[in-house]
Parts: sequence; structure tokens; C-alpha cells
Amino acid sequence: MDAARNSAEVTTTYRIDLCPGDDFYVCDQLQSWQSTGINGQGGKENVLLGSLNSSTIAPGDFTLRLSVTSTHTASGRRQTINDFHTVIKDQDHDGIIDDGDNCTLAANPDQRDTDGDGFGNACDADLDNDGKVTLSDFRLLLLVMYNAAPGIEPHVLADHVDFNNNALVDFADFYVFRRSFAAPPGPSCCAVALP
Ligand SMILES: [Ca+2]
Ligand SMILES: [Ca+2]
Ligand SMILES: [Ca+2]
Ligand SMILES: [Ca+2]
Repeated sequence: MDAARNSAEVTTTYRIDLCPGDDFYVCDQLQSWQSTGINGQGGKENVLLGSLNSSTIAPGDFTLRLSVTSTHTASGRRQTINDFHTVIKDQDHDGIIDDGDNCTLAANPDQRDTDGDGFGNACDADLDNDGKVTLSDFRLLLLVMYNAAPGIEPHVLADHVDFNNNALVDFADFYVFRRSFAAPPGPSCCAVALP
């Protein structure tokens, strides 16, 4: 056995592929593996294989496949071992995976949700909770422009309008509002119906 493990007699290569989907078996069946461009020769312990920019990958969960192929120099015999990892997407890179992020496209690590409707403040300019960001919401914003937002119970309107959580309603919040105008709040992992 010791002879078989002698690294001088075996060359090792690796490659990492990815597949859109969280089931490696389905990925195999559909042959949907795509190259990540990460590959090379290895063999030693604790090799850094490379880094992958997940922002270039389409939204959703995906699977990574690490393939390590060992080739016996003398006989040419090969053996490939695969290892699979499911990766859960965090589109806004705020450290909260999309499945549990109340603003999947707005970075809001605090997940603050003043009105408790499941849309984080960072993506919830629907201040009157009628399902859309309209002029009626804008009027509410104007009522508390330049107001302090203490962020403590019981919450005041300014706490909700303080989209960026800097304890003040100002133009930074207005810009968040403007981006959201004429659209529904969110998207969120887990909107809830208010009573
Ligand atoms: Ca977020
Ligand atoms: Ca909310
Ligand atoms: Ca509204
Ligand atoms: Ca603010």
C-alpha cells in the first residue's frame, strides 16, 4: 500500500464545476455541469484551489463538484473521486442567505422590519401597506422628513421611513424610496399578511 501512495508515482489533477440546482444527482442526469475555470494540479494537503465570484452566477441555489483525478504514472490507470457541495445563494451579500433574507436584493444584515410585514425596512417603502409604493406612501414620507428615528418601541412612522437605519429620515431614505416607486415592496423571503 505504501508504494501505491507514493506521490512520485501518481499525478493528481483537480477541477471544480458548478451546476444550477441543489441536487447533484439531477445535475449529473441533465449533464448541466459548467466549468468554473478553477482547475490545476495538486496533491499536497491544504491546497487553496481558487476563488469563485458568486455574483456572476444566476440567482438560486447551485451545486459545486470537486473532481480529483489520480493517474498512476507507470500503468496510466486513473481514478476520479467527486465531492459535492450545495451552495445557498446570498444575492445581496449581506450575510443572510436568500431563503431567510427579508430583503433578498438589499443588503440589510440587521433585518429590521418596523411594521412586521416580513419586508425589511430596506426594501419596504410601502408605508401604508397597500401592496404598492405610490404617492400615498410619499405623503407619509414627507410628514416625517428630517425627523429623528429613535428605533425604539413603540415605533413611530419615522422608524419605518428610516430605510437605511441611521436614526434619521433624510435624502438617503428618499433615494431608497425613489428606487422603489411604483413597485411592490421586497422581494423578501418571507412576507406575511398583516392582520
Ligand atoms: Ca438582504
Ligand atoms: Ca416591513
Ligand atoms: Ca403603499
Ligand atoms: Ca435614514
